[in-house]
Amino acid sequence: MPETPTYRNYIAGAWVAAASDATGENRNPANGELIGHFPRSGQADVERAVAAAKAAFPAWRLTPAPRRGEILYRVGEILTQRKEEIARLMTQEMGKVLLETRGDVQEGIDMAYYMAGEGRRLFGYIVPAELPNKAAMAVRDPVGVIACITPWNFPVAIPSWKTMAALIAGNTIVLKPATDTPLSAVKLVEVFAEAGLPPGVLNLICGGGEDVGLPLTRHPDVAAISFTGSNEVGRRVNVEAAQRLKRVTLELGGKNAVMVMDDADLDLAVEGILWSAFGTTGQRCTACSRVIVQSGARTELERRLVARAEALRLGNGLAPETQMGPLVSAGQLERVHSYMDIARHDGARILTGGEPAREGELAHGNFYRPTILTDVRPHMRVAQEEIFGPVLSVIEVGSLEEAIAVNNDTPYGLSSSLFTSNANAVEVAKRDVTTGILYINAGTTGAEIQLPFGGTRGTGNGHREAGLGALEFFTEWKAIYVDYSGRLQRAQID
Ligand code: UN1
Repeated sequence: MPETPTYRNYIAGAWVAAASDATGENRNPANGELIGHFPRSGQADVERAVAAAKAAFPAWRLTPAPRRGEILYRVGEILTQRKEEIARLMTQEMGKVLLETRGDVQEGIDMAYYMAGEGRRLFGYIVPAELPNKAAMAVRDPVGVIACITPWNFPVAIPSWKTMAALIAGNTIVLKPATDTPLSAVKLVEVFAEAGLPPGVLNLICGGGEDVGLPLTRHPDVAAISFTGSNEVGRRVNVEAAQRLKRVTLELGGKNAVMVMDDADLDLAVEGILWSAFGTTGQRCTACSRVIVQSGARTELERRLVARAEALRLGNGLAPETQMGPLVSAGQLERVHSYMDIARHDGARILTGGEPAREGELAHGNFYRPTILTDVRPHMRVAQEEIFGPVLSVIEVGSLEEAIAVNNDTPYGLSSSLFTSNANAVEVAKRDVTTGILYINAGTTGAEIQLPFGGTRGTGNGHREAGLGALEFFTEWKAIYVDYSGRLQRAQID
């Protein structure tokens, strides 16, 4: 048996152990196999990493953005070459099937190319000045050292959204990946190093939220925090940031719905619902956890969904026949299962699933049966709270208007979808849906990086990642006035 590898942090261009030498284990959620030992970092490591990022900032800021873009372009090339290797490691680390981990790496590649191009834009603007012989313009400056705190469900894609946008704008970074997925982050950082990113520009420290995340958010030399994760932790990050007047972007939960009208193509709706509810084992913030169905389509839709959910093959995500992998951890399994009592207590019925799957080799992993609940009313807890697992609630409504009202009425506002063949209904949904993302005749997942990603209400704090606006958070606007009249000209006076 080969020895289990020990991985390190990446600080100032060197792979180093935690100052305390402490490590923690990371295990495969499909079978409990040990994947590696990772640093359990603390305050001293945070200090070193922030100091490295701070020291690297002046030179990186002055590196022409097109040159920064060339490095990102190389990151895209290397990620493409290493896509299969990294995808396999990611499946072992967090369980989602290979098809999806490949997609996760692809999202990093897409972002690398997108932001590489941005190196030749980074648009500011020039406007007329009020006074003669005077120029007025606005340019983008980097913010400084950014802390990127990222989740386990998209271990390459989400760190890529954050780091690549931050880097092209000239910021330097300390990245803290989720404790469940440090290996994917190590691989991503290896790619940056191989692409020629100068030492200190991107630093990686592995460890827990209390030991690493919290000191990072509090550090006086960290100018901004980009966080994706749970609402509970997001709220804390927000408070810490507010006390220090730091800018912060929060990407939190979802309670996303697919609305199915009587006139929908049911075959297509079933495909869209299955993919967005049970893909990634329901562990996407964009996952569909509610089906809001018009009365006429309910019985047939439920019948088909149950049959298809029961036929899904659970197993190790590396096996080509597997359609749904395990939940990321035993803790998540317990949490998901706890919602079954809540559902029953509130008057919902379990149509299928509702229990862990333990037959054969599944006994060694955190597997849960694809679950469909029915007779769910819009304000039941299962229809309001994010469960983050393969649990779908069916809610019946009478009309499009009622569907949209139910869709909009949760504490979250990330993604929605409408299946219909009525062009007028599409326009009504485009106008009245209040989530940050809307799909027509497709499920709730699969956002592309060239459009804004994020949501309304409790999904975040109003920021968007990716898309045209990605640079807003990672840059400061600087307004510049150049007076070449040779005399004192007073705005608003002369
Ligand atoms: C997430 O679940 O946190 O739109 C991100 C999607 C993916 C990203 C999901 N492109 O489903």
